[in-house]
Amino acid sequence: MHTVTENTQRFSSSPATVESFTSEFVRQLRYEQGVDLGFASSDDLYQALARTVRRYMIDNWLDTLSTQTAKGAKAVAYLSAEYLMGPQLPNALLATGLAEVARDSLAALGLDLDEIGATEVEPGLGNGGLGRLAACFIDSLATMDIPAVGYGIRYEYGIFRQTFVDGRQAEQPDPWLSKGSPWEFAHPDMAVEVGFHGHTERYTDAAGVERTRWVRGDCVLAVPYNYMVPGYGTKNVNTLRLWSAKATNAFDLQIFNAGDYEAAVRAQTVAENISKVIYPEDSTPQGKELRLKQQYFFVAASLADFINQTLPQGFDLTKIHERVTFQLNDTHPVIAIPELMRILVDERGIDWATAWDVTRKTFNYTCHTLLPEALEVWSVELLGRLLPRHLEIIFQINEEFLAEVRKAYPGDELRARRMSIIQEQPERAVRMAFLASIGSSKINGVAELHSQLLRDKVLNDFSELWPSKFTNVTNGVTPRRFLALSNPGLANLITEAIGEGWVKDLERLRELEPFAEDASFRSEFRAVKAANKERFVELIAQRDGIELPADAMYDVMVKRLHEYKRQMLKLLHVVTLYDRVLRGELRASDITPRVVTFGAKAAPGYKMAKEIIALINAVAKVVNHAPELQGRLQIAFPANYNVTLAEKLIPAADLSEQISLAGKEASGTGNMKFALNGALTIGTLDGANVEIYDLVGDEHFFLFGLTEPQVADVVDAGYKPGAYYEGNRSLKGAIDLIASGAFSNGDRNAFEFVLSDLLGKDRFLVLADYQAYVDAQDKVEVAYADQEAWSRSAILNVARTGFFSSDRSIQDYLDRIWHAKPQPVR
Ligand code: 26V
Repeated sequence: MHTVTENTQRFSSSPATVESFTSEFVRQLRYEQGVDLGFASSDDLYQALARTVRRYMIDNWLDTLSTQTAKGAKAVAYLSAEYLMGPQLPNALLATGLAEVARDSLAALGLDLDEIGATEVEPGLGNGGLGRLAACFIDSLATMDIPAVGYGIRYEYGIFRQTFVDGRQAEQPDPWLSKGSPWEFAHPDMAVEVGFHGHTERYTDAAGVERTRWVRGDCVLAVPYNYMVPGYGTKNVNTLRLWSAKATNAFDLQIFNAGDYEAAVRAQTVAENISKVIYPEDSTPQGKELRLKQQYFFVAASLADFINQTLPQGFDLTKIHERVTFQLNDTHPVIAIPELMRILVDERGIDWATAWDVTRKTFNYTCHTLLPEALEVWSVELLGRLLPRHLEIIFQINEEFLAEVRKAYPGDELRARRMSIIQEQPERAVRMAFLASIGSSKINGVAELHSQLLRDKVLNDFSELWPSKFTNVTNGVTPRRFLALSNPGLANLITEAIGEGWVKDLERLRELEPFAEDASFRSEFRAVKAANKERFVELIAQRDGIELPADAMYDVMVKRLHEYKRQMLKLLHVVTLYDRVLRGELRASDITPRVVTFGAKAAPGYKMAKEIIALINAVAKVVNHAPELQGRLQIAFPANYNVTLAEKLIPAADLSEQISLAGKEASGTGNMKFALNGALTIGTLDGANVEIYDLVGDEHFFLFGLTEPQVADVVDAGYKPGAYYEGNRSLKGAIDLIASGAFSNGDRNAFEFVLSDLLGKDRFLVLADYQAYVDAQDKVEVAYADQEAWSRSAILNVARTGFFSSDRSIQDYLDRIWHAKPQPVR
């Protein structure tokens, strides 16, 4: 059988054989690590294996670098505070086509590839969707031969590890680098100085021109660490460059000069704290100084790096937009806009108007949210203290911008105030999304509906002023990691049916449509799904000690815990089923056996989210032990959902829960991964669900809930959740059961915090959508009973969601925003 993961085409410049691979592996272990094979720990073996695989990528990587610099082609620089990469070894094996060679080579030494691979700690340098999207995008850019670099932060601690203590979330640090990373190349020689604090001064230069300089108060070193980003089926290997903060030698000097050793070391700690830990908040910015430091730190280092290392010496910076486009992944890197202005005007002496014109041509901005509370603002006080020159530049940008607004809308002072980069209340603060919008060529949302709502609501004033600045690029996911690697069974089935072209051209999945009508294909498809469930059941038994049946419907909701995503709605459905059984309204034997799986981290300071986690675990404890429900309904909530777990769970899913309140989820990308792996979606018309629904068709999607305009109407009319509770017996039953203490050993107050909010405010209309959701779940039950029809729908979901490849997203960015071209490595 021909497997995709074999990737028999090899793009390595030094073709590997089992013999050469083995000798390189042994050499690594022995002569680089100083370890005898007989005494090697599993981590020793992993390090040696990773370094062996890496060795087969390096020539292509270096060839890529020289090709890209020689041609002087336009590059894409992706600026992102997060990259949620997932395990590196399997992806490197897939890209290099070395999987089978590695497996055979290790087997000959009596070792097992999967066992060694399992010791990899994934780099969790992201919170959720935004960080994972960045990882998918750099994979696609590499695969499509686009000269591109990803810039970000090498956090020493990734997203926290979640555990449950008495059902409540506890956070542990994630020291992912404690054993070193075999995938990184440190370049202390290429470190960049980044300044903070200080003050600004005016002076007259030699030519008699009035200029400003920023006298920095202190500075840190940004040390780059390079990671290879191998394209699939190409020699192209791009670079991810992550910055690590290091104290400058100035600290050593201070030690000697001031004689205050402790203070000097403390100062060093302060400097190196900048890249210490990723902020685990993923929607409510806290306005913390360290976070702004992180943002400026990586952005200043990245601009300096691109200008001084990538562009040729003496390059005329008024043409920088011809050589690079900086993509701003949300507002986190937006301080890059005043930073480029500072470089052009203060350091290079370019006049303001030219500099501003060039800057706006160089940046583009992607917005990833719709929640007003998620829009970043930085207090003028903090920004002015940390980056005094940047604040001046922002004020000047704002002054000129407001003049433009007043010219376009004479007398409309209200509009000018609304559009100002500076917000006055509750405190004077810089609105980063506005600065991004003003300083960029293009602004895009991440799904059709989201982009529409940006135009019509969040950034409406800006879209009226500059309609052509706004565009959409619907998100996508990489089919390499989320199909070829994570679901080898399905990948092989697809390849047998239509060939392997889909891996780089996902629209070709359309060719699967006729196979949905083929009973023997459907049965093979079901066999793959069943095997994936077995694999997941085994993993979860090992990883979490949770015993699950493999022959059940896998109903899955995995994503960050947020009220707007409505994990509560899913939970109320489960409680409703239990309540109906307890009341004798429903026979347990009539329930299709179901495993309801949750995976969700809550921001550590997000009280409501943490209470909901506790409630899910409390309900799970009771439901999973209720004699009535044995073999019928079970909740699985494995802790610490991450990319590694996603890759095992998504291929096992039958039902994908995408139930956010319409108008709140910008896009979602999990929704795409599930559909692509043959799960049917139960979902609202929100984010990219809308596009999934349009593509797969109404018969193959369980649509429910208010639409975005209906939500607006309900809210405008004065939403009263209590009325839904009073008016709906089964809803009242479910909520009353929770309130009765049935899930809290009789404690009636245990979940007061959650319930009183639901009944009083319910900002995200859980109760308003409850009945529609329960009805849709009833349709799921009926549909699942007909396995032939279900698998037909599932196959059509796979066949019709090729659109959601991140390769397509990148092509859209290229066509609509970046205008960069492939530079294949020969
Ligand atoms: C925001 C913040 C706020 C300050 C502290 C750190 C931090 C870190 C991340 C974020 C990003 C929140 C926005 C976000 O993740 N949006 C998600 O982006 C996905 C990719 O476009 C999209 O699929 C999701 O719908 C959207 O919620």
